[in-house]
Amino acid sequence: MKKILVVATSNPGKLLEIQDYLTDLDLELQLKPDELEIEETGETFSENACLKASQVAAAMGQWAIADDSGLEVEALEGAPGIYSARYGHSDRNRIERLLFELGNELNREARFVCAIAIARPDGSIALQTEGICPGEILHSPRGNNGFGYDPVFYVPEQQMTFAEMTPELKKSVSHRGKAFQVLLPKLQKLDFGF
Ligand code: ITT
Repeated sequence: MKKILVVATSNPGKLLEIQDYLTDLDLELQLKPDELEIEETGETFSENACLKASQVAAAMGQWAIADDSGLEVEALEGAPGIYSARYGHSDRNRIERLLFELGNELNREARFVCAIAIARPDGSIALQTEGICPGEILHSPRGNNGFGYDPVFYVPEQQMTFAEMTPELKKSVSHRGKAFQVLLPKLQKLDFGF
């Protein structure tokens, strides 16, 4: 019988990416019920990822994986950071606010951070990793792929925004991709029989 892993996110963009990283594993992925909402009271991405994975796992009595991620902008002293989701009421509104706050600031340096945590059915944390992708904030959006802040996050090495990349390219360079590169070999060795 396949082991069940609950994907503890309500963000459809994230969900698609997480499902894609996990397709080759012998796991049955389940969605978290919408009504199960976890308050993100942690002070770091890792704390929030652990909190979400742990609480969803314990509530459902199943293994769970959670992602806490966000954008840190140097000229805004790391904002929006762990508050990236709460920075506005829609992806468009969050991007507008970010561009407004940055204005004509010359320092456009930023980085995306992604913390992933996997919890056992009793809520204890079995694995956690973090991935970082450096980049710059453009003055206006470019590209139609991806989600969230992707259209304004430019990766100089690829000379593209995340939203201009194919899902495969974003997967190989992104913060989430880097977190999963470290996580997947460990996940394969994990004893889901606990
Ligand atoms: P869950 O907690 O239910 O997973 P959420 O959207 O609230 O969903 P976070 O608290 O981790 O998730 O917030 C992440 C924010 O950062 C959110 O606004 C995303 O749009 C943004 N973000 C994270 N990864 C991103 C990516 O790869 N591309 C663009 N934006 C991203």
